[in-house]
Amino acid sequence: MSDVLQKIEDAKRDALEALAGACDLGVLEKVRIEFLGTRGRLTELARSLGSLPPAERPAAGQAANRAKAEVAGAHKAALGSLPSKKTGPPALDVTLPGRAPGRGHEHVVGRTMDEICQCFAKLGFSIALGPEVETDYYNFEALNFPADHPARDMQDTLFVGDKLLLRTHTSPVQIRTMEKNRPPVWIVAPGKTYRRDDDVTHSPMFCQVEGLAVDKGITMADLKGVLTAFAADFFSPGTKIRLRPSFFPFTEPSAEVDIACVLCGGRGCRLCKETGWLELLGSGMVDPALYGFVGYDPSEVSGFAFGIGVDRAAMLKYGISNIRHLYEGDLRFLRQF
Ligand code: FA5
Repeated sequence: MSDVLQKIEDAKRDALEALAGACDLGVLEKVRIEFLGTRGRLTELARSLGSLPPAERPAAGQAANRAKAEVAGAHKAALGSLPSKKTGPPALDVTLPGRAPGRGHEHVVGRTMDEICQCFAKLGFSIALGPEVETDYYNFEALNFPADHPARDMQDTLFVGDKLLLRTHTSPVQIRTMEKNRPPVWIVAPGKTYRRDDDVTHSPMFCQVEGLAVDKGITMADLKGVLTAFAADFFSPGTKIRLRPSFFPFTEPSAEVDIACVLCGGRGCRLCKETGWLELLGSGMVDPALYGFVGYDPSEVSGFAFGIGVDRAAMLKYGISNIRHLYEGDLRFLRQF
């Protein structure tokens, strides 16, 4: 056999062996290119036949064409025998990087609640919790809301049974904590609260963080000092607060607490309606009448309490104009935090 015929035979044998061992599309394509591509072994051999003596060319040409046809046929057959999308599972490429599962993160309201609690933990407060389904006694009566008193209308209540309701604020935790502990008491109580409320700044379910400090010699200056430290830590250093006279049945005196507008710093803008201030929470000195419900001696101790709207705090901190964004579950919104 002439040298070139031998080379054609060798190339054909190598190609058929490689095709027999190929188990996926990628390998098959590599073999096709190696032997039948424009620079493939069989293609180059066929191209080189022009340099043979004329007498040898016809036999070599026929051998080259037969070899190419045989390899092309084997390649086609091997392609057909691969598992297709219709007939079997797709070939698994174990070398591809895996697909990582999507990672979630804490909801902005939960995170804000944690941040608020952290600020007070640094000041020595510990955490207390209470039930969301509450009795009339803890939600109203022991907080000095007499039955049929108009102050109960301040909070539109959702009742779930006779004298059983969804707590309208976290203040019942004040009573539950004082019942179980002797003074001194320094606690914050985070949690969900419910009211018949629904507009751009009010939601039927919202969150509060209650604060209560009962100890010897506590004054309104302590309340102001603690809340000033909180505003500086939670919003930014130097954030000013102001106390405005208000009314709650369970505190005397009572105060609404505003912070200097986070947008204009107090100069006046659309967010603060040109007042320079934004309302954040309710607070006051614990009304001594409450001590009668929990067995504390009002001549021994005094205290302050406050209730922060967590949703309101998050809206002020992040410039959110509509409270509903917090609860619609729209990932485009939530992923910003
Ligand atoms: C109270 O709930 C009092 N328990 C707070 C308190 C505690 C006063 C201890 C004194 C001592 P008020 O109803 O103002 O107060 O609510 C407190 C805060 O909760 C408000 O400033 C507001 O930020 C938030 N809030 C009230 N209602 C809603 C609502 N429907 N949606 C979202 N936030 C609300």
